[in-house]
Amino acid sequence: MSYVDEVYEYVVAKNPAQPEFHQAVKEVLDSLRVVIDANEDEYRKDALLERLVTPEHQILFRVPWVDDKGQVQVNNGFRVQFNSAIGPYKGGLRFHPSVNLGISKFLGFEQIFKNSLTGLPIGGGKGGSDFDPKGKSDREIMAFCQSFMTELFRHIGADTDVPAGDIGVGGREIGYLFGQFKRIRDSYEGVLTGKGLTYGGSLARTQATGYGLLYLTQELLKCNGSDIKGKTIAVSGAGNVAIYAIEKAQQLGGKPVTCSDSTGWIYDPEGIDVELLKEIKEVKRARLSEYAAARKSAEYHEKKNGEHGVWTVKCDVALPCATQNELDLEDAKALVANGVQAVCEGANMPTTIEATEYFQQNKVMFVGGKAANAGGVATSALEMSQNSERLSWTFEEVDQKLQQIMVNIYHNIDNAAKQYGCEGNYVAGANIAGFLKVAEAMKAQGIV
Ligand code: NDP
Ligand code: 2IT
Repeated sequence: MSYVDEVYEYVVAKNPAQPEFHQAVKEVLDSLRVVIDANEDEYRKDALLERLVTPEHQILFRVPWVDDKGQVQVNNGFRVQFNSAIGPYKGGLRFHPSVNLGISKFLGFEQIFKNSLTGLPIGGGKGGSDFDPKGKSDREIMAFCQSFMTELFRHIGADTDVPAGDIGVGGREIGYLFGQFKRIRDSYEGVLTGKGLTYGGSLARTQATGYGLLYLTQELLKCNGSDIKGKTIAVSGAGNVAIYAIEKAQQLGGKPVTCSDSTGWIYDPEGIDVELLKEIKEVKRARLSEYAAARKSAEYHEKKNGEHGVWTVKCDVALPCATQNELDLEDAKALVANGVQAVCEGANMPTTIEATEYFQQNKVMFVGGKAANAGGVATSALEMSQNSERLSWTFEEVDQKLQQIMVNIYHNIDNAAKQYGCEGNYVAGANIAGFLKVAEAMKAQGIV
């Protein structure tokens, strides 16, 4: 059996009941065959792949907190510090009822390669909690965040591990987490990114993942003789990534016509009104049905089991920006039948492996999340740089750097795919380019 297959079997055996982690590892290992097979004995002797798929630390903790009725609630906290070969652990915190150790590991594993692709010195990590922020008061959110940080603080630091936001964790949560860290540690340091602008946050971090997704998509289209301008775009999600993807798509002359949340989806053939969407999601924290109520051109569709939602709409470009495995083979078939040209992932692993293969077989340009959504963490690394030099850069400076990083990522993954004989396979290109830097750093640092 090849070394790659051996290690995949090892991962499945050692990590039972963690299907998302298996899926993330499978995608990477399959791409790495061309690299590993050529030097199989050397990699096997060093157990490089076993080390790569085993987190350096996995931290699990209890998070008790008191709700508004005086009832004590208990949640589970997670932080997976996956790989620090090229820099301090870096990656978001997710607060969602579906979070468990396997989800944290899949996200932490992907983060290793994504962070490597940014070209910046950041290792891979991820964490969060099965806490559900929906319907909670501000006081409950604060109580939860303070309790969460009261455990997490001993494991993180500006040069150790720097968490940030993800699903269910935005500016409000980062503020409460930062305040509690500072209070316990008595240290004012860049221990979290995505901070508010009055206390060490970076301009353009809020926009960075969505904007970065569009900068990469634009470069992809341009290098393949096309342009965002005039394109109809289907977007899923209605959170941080989706909102700023929609905003930048419009600035580049595209027409995003859909968005979605966990209860339903919007089709707005006149183009999404992004200011209205921000008001509903960022200010009121309300459901998407309010969007349709406020806008004549929009249709609202309640989410039904087995229904394919935004992916049934005819579009040229699809940008999944909600959550993992939200775009399956049936969705891919519908998109291809409707003539989609490009699919770029704003979310982490939103496309199933079968759907990805279907796009590739049907010559749809497909860029996975490790490359396409790397703008968020890249700008987090820029926030870390600003914190270290105790300076703040202008919006234009940060945005300019973000654009350059996304253009570089596109060319790096494109070149890696060409160099390893799989031109146009941007998934393989990203996995290979991300891996090579981490593997070299791991080798140089000995058996650790
Ligand atoms: P938000 O919490 O701001 O928004 C998430 C959106 O996705 C919401 O509209 C939410 O709907 C929807 N959603 C989440 N889970 C589900 C689900 N299980 N079923 C249906 N809809 C769901 O998160 P972000 O926008 O920050 O994150 C979106 C994706 O992008 C995630 O995969 C995240 O890992 C990834 N990402 C985020 C980055 C960042 O900087 N924030 C960087 C790189 C990737 P509802 O509100 O109803 O739950
Ligand atoms: O998935 C991701 O890259 C993020 N949620 C952002 C991580 C970060 O550290 O900014």
